[in-house]
Amino acid sequence: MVRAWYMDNDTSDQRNEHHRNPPVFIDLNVLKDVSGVEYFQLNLKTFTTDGTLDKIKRERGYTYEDELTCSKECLENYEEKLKIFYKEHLHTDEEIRLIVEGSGYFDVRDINDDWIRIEVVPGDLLILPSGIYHRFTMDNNNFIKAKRLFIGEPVWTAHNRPSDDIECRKKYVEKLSKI
Ligand code: KMT
Ligand code: NI
Repeated sequence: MVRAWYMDNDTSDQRNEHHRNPPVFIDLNVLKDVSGVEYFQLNLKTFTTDGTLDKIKRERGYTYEDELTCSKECLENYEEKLKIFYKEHLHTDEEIRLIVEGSGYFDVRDINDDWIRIEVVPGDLLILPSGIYHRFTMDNNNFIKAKRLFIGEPVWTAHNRPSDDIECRKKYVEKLSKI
């Protein structure tokens, strides 16, 4: 089950949990309101056969799917990629990840520009909206395998912050301010 919390301002090892003192957890419904991030919990044993993933794909128009394994052994230019993943950025499309093995953290900026750390484990399907500033890091287990979904031909381009003038960013900010 995914957990989410507000981060401290400590710049030490990004793979640690980085809780505030005392910890401040965020309810997943609140997470949606303050960031637009959506979450689905899938049953890992049955999602390929019970139609739950197919239903989400159909309803949201996800036509592309692949799998990415992040570990020292499986990912080419591992250290370099991890640095890119952890640089604050946005995309012009949703970032959709279904975790199938391992774990890690997606950090997203909330409506007040505070970092929220989202812990993902197998069965978690996370959807970051287009235009949200975010980053990803491995945790101390150093292993994660995730399905990547996309509407049409995938575009993985990361626009590093600041990218406030990109149309999708303006739309995101406008939409979030209305919630
Ligand atoms: C991304 O875009 O940050 C990633 O795909 C990270 C690995 S998937 C858990
Ligand atoms: Ni990203």
